[in-house]
Amino acid sequence: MLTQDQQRFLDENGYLRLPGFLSAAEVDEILAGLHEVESRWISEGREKARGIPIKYGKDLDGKAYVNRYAFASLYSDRLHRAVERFGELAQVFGAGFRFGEDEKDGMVVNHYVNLPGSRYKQLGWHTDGLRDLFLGQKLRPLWQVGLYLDDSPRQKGGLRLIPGTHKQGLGSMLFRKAYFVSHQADPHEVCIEALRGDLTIHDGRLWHRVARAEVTGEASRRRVAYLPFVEGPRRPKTEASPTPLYHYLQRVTG
Ligand SMILES: O=C(O)CCC(=O)C(=O)O
Ligand SMILES: [Fe+2]
Repeated sequence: MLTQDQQRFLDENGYLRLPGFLSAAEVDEILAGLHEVESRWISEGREKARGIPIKYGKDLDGKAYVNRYAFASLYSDRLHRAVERFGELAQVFGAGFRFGEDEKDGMVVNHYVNLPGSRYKQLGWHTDGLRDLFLGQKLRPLWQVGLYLDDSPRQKGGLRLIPGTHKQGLGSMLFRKAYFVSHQADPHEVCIEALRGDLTIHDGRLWHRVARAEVTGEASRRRVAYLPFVEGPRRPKTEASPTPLYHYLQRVTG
């Protein structure tokens, strides 16, 4: 599914952007599904999705909105159907990979708006793969497929990553930076500038962060969905799943 050049870039750098992968109608459908989930969660006063804390914020109009969704596609049939086709991307990662719709944190959606008083508008340096270690499990391959639901120019802050760090040893993965605490720009970081409808892929071992927007209000709105791709024995989560420790770390410092 990838060209040789794309595959080579991905192997070398640990990430890739595929411009215009989603049609405007597909993005609209995902956003409509997310609205369904959001209204339901807000009216239920829901705090967690399958053990993962949901983050809420206040939007421009003062109304509550969801800052960070987990397992979003399991809470709306419409959303589930809208992301189903991306499961085919598993082939890109090799035999045995699958879209972990009910594993890890499932479909995660980050919705950032930079407003005075908003808490969740940036995210410190981290790798996504470390979560396994927090859970006392062996590190397993993890790929993240990003779906850009808004344009994400540099002024919106957005994803900064250090190319090639997916090839690092465990020491660097553990200690290169202070997890979630450090927000400082790195001389080797690149900024992923993307447009609504772009699809990205990144290796879960890559060091990355989300920078705070330079603009505020509506101009800073940035929504990105992430679908995890995993291999090995299935580890589905349910509403009875405990909250992993790293979420408390994220809460204190994020
Ligand atoms: O918002 C983004 O683009 C990345 C978010 C992220 O790294 C995460 O939720 O783990
Ligand atoms: Fe991440």
